[in-house]
Amino acid sequence: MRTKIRSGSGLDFRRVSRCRVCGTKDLAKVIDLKSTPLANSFLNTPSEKESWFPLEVLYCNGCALLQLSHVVNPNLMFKEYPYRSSSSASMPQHFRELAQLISSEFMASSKQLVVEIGSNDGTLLAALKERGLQVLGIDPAANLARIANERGVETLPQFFDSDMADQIRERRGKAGVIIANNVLAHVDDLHDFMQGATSLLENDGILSVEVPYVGDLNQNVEYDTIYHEHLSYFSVHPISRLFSNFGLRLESVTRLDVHGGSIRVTGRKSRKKDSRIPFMEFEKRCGLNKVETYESLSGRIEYQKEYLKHTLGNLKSKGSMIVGYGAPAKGNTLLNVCEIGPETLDYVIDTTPEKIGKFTPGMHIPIYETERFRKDQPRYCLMLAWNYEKEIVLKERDYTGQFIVPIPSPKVLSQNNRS
Ligand code: DWN
Ligand code: ZN
Repeated sequence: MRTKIRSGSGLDFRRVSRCRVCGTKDLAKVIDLKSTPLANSFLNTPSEKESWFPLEVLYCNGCALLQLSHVVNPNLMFKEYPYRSSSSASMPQHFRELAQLISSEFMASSKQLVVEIGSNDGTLLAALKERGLQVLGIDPAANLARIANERGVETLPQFFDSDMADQIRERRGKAGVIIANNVLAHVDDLHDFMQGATSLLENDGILSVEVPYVGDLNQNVEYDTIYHEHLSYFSVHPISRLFSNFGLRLESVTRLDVHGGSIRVTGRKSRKKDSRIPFMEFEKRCGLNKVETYESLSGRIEYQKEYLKHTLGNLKSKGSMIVGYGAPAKGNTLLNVCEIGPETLDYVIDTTPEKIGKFTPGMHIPIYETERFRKDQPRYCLMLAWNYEKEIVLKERDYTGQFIVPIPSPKVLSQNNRS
């Protein structure tokens, strides 16, 4: 029986003893990033003390799910949340395209309800609402739910679970489409989540989830995407197993460029069997269901970390000013596991109001507005938000210094690379 960390339980974390998809105890530790603070726990002052938690990754020999060994109490991470879906140009664009797909292909009728779990500031639902659809958002972050409600997107400030699904069903009826983007990886009790989602879904309804893809994590050594919010690192295999446990058959799997490489997986209850998904064979051929793959990833992570530290050390020893571009959650894993602090980065910049004026967790680097970077024109700029490389390079085409892109393999962009 899984110990569930309930709100008000006082528990800060629990250790994982069974796989959250298949239940086996046959879990092997494959990656150890030591301890880090919570990736989104930005500080108000540099002298504030934050809690650090072990950041270790286990591989499940039963279903190939990669997962963290420690589950931090979600109340510590998600009740106030500094990340906004609208903080880049690329994500709202991605959601506009998804809104088009939902309304043209997922919906049987425009009268159906669309529920989004983890709806953040309502970026996707606002695009759906503009198309005349009925929408309901759910997000535990009170600050984000407030922003979404203020823009006219009804949003319940709560964690989604099966009890909540029952209440929504009673009040609003079943949903024709349920969207869960960048939220499955954050959920500890996936069985309760799936129970809730499938009980809320109409019989012919569709569940669509987007998750960062473990194939990209492995191929591009995206170790910075490992942090306490991301409890699971999915391939298609464990998702299909989870879906089928709850009577959902796979309808499609699509690769996406967002967040360093993601997949969108859709499932329907009314399908008789899974549609043929070539991903399963691809994943086998790439070794995504072998423990050795992730043991080797661990070695490649060590190499990448050393390479980045060496590159920055070299530039700094010549007296160059270096700053960071973006204060994403993943940037804090990178800074903490590589121990890159204010001795290396003068500051980082970010566009998000919730982050500006704060300090990065662990390394305590100040966060300023983008204007500061444009005024200073630092010699080098470490692109912590490397997943928006194209967007940033285009936006900062007047920057006279050089970007350092840390993932997949640290590279210093020349002016030529950028034009
Ligand atoms: O699952 C999660 C993913 C999907 O999103 C979360 N747990 C939280 C979040 O992860 P992240 O914080 O690593 O996401 P992003 O989208 O890579 O964050 C980019 C950051 O960079 C934001 O704080 C905004 C900032 N930024 C900026 O300041 N100027 C971004 C761009 C493109 C810019 O031009
Ligand atoms: Zn498993």
